[in-house]
Amino acid sequence: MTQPRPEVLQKLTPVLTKRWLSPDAWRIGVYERLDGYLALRKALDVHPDDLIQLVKDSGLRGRGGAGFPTGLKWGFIPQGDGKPHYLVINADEGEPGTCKDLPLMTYDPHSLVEGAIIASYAIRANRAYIYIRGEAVHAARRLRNAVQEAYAKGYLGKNILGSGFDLDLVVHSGAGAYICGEETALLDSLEGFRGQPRLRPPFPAIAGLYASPTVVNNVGTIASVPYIVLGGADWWKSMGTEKSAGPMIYSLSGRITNPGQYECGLGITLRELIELAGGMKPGHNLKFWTPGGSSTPILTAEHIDTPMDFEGVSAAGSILGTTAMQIFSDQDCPVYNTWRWLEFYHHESCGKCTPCREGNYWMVRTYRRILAGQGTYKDLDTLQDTADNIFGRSFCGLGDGAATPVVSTLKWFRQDYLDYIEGRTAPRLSEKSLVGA
Ligand code: L3W
Ligand code: SF4
Repeated sequence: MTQPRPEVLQKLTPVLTKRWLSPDAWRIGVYERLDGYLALRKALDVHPDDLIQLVKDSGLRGRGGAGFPTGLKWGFIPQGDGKPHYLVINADEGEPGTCKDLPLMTYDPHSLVEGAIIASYAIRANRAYIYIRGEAVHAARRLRNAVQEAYAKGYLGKNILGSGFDLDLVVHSGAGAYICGEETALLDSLEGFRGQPRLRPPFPAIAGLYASPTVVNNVGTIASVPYIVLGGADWWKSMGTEKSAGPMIYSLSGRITNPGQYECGLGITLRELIELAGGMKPGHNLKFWTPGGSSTPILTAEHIDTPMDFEGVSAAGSILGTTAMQIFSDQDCPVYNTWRWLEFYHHESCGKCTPCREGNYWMVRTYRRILAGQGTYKDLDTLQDTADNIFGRSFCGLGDGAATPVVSTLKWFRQDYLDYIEGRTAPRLSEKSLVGA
């Protein structure tokens, strides 16, 4: 393992991750001893509009993939409309490779609860929900325990800390459908319906949960709020870049020595992150990687110095997404990996719209054929054509996400496809895998 150089080590900025290694930080007593709930006390003395302005000034952008400005979203909630307002936290972390919210909720659940109370106060919501994916049983248990502890201490419920503000917070476990991470499908699921995306507009900020104004934010977004309240907008902006402010939790997996979460200011490069992670595994050379989960266009070794912020990744032709960086080496096959992702999207497609439902079905069949050594040159055109017809024509982002690795591996690694078709690469799938395909 190579040791990171001191100047690279200094790029670690533990903010949201700072309590993860403190024993029992998930218990309220320990959390309070580590500055927990100080931000809430401070926030309740501030006018809600000033809190929204503070979040705007901090430049905080959504940590769920799209990077939408958080303060702006909060500001969309109509005031004085006589309707209830809701805060819904998207904890349905399911994007392949993404693993930043689950450890946060497991090791530091109170930071999310505290952020939820402050955000609800700012948008004048008296009811908030955390929608957590069904498989995350341990994290959900920790969250439910944290919510109970917060009620017992007067941080939740009626007249919080004597402020006159009331809030109920409910932890709801989904049933394990990836599509329920799409914000409107999540709302349908929370209302008790089958989780399928809704047409936008209207956006949830105008007509969300039970057709009322609703802020839907990712776990990392809401957990950032207490730190901004305590540290101030300028301190938050001192990390990251001008347009991508603050620290970010990067999840690194794959062919690196120490996979895990590394929290650094936005704008750090993949080269530096790999160094922090102890380098590539011995005998492996970087070949391709995802900047933000499998829905984001893959990048190659030549993009190793891309600044990992919203603008930098976009300039390289991809999307920062959830900063789920899956690192693949010269011993990995881009065709095989794209097929694995496609099987996932095919399985998770909700079936509402034809391009995604049918297109994924056909693409999976084509990949299986290529990987079984029965592909043709025409299959490559069919894949490109099918992906082009899914992209931009699907009802929600899942369709685009599925088409993305197909288009980007065809662009960067066409030769790897040809190697299967022309017999230079041995088949990875048996003919049996074509039955029923
Ligand atoms: C009011 C307007 N609100 C936009 C809100 C909107 C949403 C947010 C961003 O997808 C991304 C996607 C995946 N009035 C508004 C407005 N909003 N205009 O702003 O909206 P949008 O449509 O840009 O993105 P989205 O549909 O929320 C999210 C990418 O994330 N992704 C990963 C997802 C996986 C996870 C996970 O596992 N945790 O999140 C990966 O790349 O491709 O680009 O709230 O309502 N005029
Ligand atoms: Fe459902 Fe896929 Fe259409 Fe999204 S793109 S609505 S997941 S079928």
